Amino acid sequence: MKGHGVVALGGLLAKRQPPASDLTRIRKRASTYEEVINNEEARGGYFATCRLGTPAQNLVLQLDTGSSDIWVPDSNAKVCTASGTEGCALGSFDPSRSSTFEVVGDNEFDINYVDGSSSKGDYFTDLFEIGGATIQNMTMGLGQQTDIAYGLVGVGYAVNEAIVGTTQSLSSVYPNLPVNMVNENLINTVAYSLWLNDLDSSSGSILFGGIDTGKYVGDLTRINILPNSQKLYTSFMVPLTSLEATSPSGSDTLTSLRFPISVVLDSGTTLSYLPNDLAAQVWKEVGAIYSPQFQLAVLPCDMANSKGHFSFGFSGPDGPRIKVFMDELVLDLMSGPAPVFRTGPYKGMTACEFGIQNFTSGPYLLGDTFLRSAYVVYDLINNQIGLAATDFNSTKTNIVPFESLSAHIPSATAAQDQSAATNKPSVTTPAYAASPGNDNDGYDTPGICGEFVEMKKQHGIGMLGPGFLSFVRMRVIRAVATLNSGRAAATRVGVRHIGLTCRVASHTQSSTSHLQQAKELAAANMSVEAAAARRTPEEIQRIARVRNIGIAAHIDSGKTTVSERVLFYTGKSKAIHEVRGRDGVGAKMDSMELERERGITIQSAATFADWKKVENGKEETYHFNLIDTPGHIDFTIEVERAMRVLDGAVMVLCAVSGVQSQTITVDRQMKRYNVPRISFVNKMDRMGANPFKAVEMINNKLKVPAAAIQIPIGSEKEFEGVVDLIEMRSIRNDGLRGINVKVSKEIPAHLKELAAEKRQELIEKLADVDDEIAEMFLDEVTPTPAQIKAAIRRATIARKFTPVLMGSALADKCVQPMLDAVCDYLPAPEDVPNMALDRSKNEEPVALIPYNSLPFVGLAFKLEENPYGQLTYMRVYQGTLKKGSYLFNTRNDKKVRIPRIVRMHSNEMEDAAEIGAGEICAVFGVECASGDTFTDGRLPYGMSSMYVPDAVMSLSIKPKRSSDADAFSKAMNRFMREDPTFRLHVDEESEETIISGMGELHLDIYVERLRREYKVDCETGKPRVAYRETISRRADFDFLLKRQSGGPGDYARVVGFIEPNEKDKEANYFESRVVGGNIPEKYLSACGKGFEEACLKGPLLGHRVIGASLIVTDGATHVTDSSDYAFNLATQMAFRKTFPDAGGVVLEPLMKTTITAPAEFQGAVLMLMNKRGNIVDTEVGSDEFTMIAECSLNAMFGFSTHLRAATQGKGEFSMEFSHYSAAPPHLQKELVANYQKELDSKRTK
Ligand SMILES: Nc1nc2c(ncn2[C@@H]2O[C@H](COP(=O)(O)OP(=O)(O)OP(=O)(O)O)[C@@H](O)[C@H]2O)c(=O)[nH]1
Ligand SMILES: [Mg+2]
Repeated sequence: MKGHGVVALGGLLAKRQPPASDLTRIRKRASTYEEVINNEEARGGYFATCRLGTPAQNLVLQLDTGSSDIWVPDSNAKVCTASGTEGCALGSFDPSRSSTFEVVGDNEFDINYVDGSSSKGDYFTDLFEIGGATIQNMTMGLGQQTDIAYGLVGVGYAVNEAIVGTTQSLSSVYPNLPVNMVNENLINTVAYSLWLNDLDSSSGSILFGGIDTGKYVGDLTRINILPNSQKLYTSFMVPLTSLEATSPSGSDTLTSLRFPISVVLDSGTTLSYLPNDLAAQVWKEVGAIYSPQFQLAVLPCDMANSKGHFSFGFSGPDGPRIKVFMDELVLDLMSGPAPVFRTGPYKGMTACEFGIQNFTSGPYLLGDTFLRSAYVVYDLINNQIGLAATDFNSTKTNIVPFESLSAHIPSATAAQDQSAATNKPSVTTPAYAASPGNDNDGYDTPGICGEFVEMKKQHGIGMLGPGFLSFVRMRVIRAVATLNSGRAAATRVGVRHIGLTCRVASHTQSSTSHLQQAKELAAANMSVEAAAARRTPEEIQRIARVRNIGIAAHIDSGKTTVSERVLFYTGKSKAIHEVRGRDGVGAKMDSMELERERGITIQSAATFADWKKVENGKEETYHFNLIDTPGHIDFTIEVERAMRVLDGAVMVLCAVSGVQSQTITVDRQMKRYNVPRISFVNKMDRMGANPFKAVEMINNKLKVPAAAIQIPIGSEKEFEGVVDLIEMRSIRNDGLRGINVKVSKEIPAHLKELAAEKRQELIEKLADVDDEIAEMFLDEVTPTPAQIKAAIRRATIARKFTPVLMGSALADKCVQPMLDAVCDYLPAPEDVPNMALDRSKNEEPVALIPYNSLPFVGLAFKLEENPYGQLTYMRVYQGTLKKGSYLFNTRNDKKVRIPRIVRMHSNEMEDAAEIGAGEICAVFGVECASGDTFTDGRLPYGMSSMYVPDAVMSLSIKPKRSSDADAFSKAMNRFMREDPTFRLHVDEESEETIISGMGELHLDIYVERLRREYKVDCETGKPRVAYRETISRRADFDFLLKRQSGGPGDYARVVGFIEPNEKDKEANYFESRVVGGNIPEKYLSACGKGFEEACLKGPLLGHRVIGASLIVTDGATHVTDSSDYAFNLATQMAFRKTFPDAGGVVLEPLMKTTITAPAEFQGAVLMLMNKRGNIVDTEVGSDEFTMIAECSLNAMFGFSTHLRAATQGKGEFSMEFSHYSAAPPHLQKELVANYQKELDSKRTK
């Protein structure tokens, strides 16, 4: 990513102070460095000679615009030393001979290519020289174990660069070569020119830091590089907006449905790849035919002599145009003699490969067959490309350096009105006027279909040479590469076709072997019994005293205030700071500036602490891992993932309000993940506090059997402490911040009766849920305190009961008994079942046992970026996590090293060398997604992920200053990685960036964080509702797609119907009932995909379609023209066409809205709500009332202002998504009309 480079660079530039005597030299420097690059026909790709180390060692390395780091094979690597092979003929690096060599990342260099090749070893720094430029301390990878015999120099955008863990720099990404050249004052900016000479000379040049006006003809035009869908600059992608074919007989404007086409300029790819429809026209112009054997378009080799050319236009009508003549587009098919056409009109002629091939889907590539005709300047700071026609093999030279960092490309003019680049031109079939002129020897251009069939039938091309397999392999790899956002893999095969290098997840092929290995090990000796026998008394003791707990509750009930006490009483913090306290410090667990300002928790915070508890007269130490979660519904994902990994929870309630709307939400989340809980009624000091009302509400509203195990001594302001109903004793706090707990056998006389009554209630409630107590109850035996405690523990862990405690965190009262209750009643990790899914047994559930000596299984449940890099929170379910060990990510089977383990204390951390089974920690330097399972490679286990709610609200966003684009995309990327409920997409039609999330506050917080943490001010649009679309009745379709536009056509017929999916109104369903193979299996899956794709953008509003079924019952194929593409498209078109007949409906989200306000405002609030939705429930308390209503989200925009006005600012409300429901017809009509208007205006623009 460019952002990284710029950050690192800014810092370094600012720090650098050249000695005064150097200043003149620096001012006079050439500022450019040129290196001649060669196209190695045998290997493919462009190669540059570089020098490494002191004294310098020469190595020839592949130049790659698709990556950004340098790595070299180690002379001791097996590939270089193995006898009987070519070894590392292009050179290898011997670190022992370099006096400046230094290892900076032990074992951390690890690259895997999609074709299965890889390179691993240390990161090191050393002197590096290219084109006469010397970089003193270049960070590079040393391929100690590699199967690739030559290294690489990346000069592209830094994407997924490996992390040098020990540096702990802000970005953890080291500067790449061009950035380093700037840092070392060698060149002025992060940019270079790269031009290739013509096909025969197989060479070219890279000129760092400048342009050579002698190497091109005409104007050098600047156009903008396109960012990817996440607004990141990752490749040299530009909009191709026109293509013309010209020959002596005339010229044609070729058209494509896909214009403007995003194409990646890629010097690492030999051929160029265009969309099917456009490629077919190009082929027709030159008479190229598609060979199924080679899976390539081929043509007679003598077409190289044709006078025709293609003209590629970029960035709209005023953008640059590059002519590519036929001699650059005809390439040898294979090394050795060329194959010969056996049949058809080209019979007897030699066959060559055509330089323009087809691709079914993007990203499309313009490789060397295009680039040889273009002089290209790559400007990675301004994200621009300079384009001009190359002056092939010119001997003139006139080098002009870039003037300064971020100066524009010298001598280049910006293309006019690049916004025109997004216009869609009309699509017509060309007249092929240029085609006869390309017909070199007077033979007819063959009908492509006819030739295709004939060749297939008769194996038209003879002589399948040794190159054949390589081609097949290349096609496969290319197909994979398209899945990897355009970064095709280096093929490393013996032909000159080579793609971009790609650091994809990892070896897919290795997953089976890991599975196999894991199975064997599991069978061998990893039985739970064996591991149990290996447990030491210390381990048994440790695990029994671990409590992983979360604090969850309705907003503002005092979770963070309680957590603050926990930290203080456990000795973890030395002082208590209140949420919004007068000291202005803010609570430890609310570490974000925004949290402190607003007094709400936004992100959950984790900490660990030891609690010393007296048991049987002895002090026992319990180890707590505690997560304080936010209460606001917009941050509900934080509660969700805490509940996913914690063993128990403390549910906090407000003594005045009891169960509130979010209490119900967290109750649902606790139930979803089977989390046992104790309840703590907080705010006992408040007026109107009534803990028994809370107990009743837990029983009745949450349907969780509950009983108080304490009663309050004094109330409201006079609240002093509690009576412990189990031991029948009183507990009060004493000393500074209630640090001492005073226990007395003395129960205040006026409370004796109430205590006895409530104790009886407790026993009765327990009798309902616990057999042992039930029996005693029937036998009229009073259980002992120990028996009561044991029963509470059993019932709580079995989730049949919750004991209710009470206190006031703010007043420092009765928090310690709650901590004792956590130890007494919440489970240790081994008391609750934790399951994984065995991938070797069809995902059968298996129990994870928290024993240290079992194979490791852990779950990454939360990611966070902090100044030291990516922090991954991990729950260790089984086995031990050790620093420096290697783990496998089950999702992609990627092996990762764990360079650093920490225990989190809110935003601080403590290093740990090892974490035992059952605990929670965080690790650095691990690239993964939230919810990934890690194992040590010995068990084939994965774990189910967590529930991620859908976004309901979105808004458009744009940085105010265009110079902030980098920081903006960096921030967005981070937010999305950290928070799965926050999403971003670019609207295809409006080209706006849209963020979506859980509500106004959620989105607001991110906009604010952009401003504060990234200094990016943004303009945002009005919040919009995330509508959905669905259908209301069955409608049949019989759809035929038949297109013939030159080249293989498109043919697909699909017959079937769509209807509402009654089984699941929020999911779509696809089924095939095709009999007799009328549509073959492989096309059916394309139909399924087509349906899926069509559902992403509904026909009415462009919002997602839900609750629809599509059933295919019949269809037809065509021998040559049917394809996945055709069936995918036909299904999409059929669905869209049939949608209105099936009664398409717009759905809007209905929100459960809870309003609480002083009783006097009930009338006013009622009036407000009547206008907005249905009132479901109203509850009137002594001085306030709570109203629950179901409202459409649409009606709720700006509600907070209205509520404030109606209640003198005293009313509060919260909103939570409930379900989707059909929008009223007038709204639907208006929305559809607006959408159509928007579309029309785009079309006519
Ligand atoms: N009277 C009284 N106020 C309390 C008590 N505990 C917390 N508060 C106040 O309630 C407000 C909210 O407290 P927090 O601890 O931030 O509540 P929270 O549950 O963490 O809130 P979110 O994380 O935003 O959901 C603060 O103003 C606290 O001072 C208590 O025991 N008594
Ligand atoms: Mg909080």
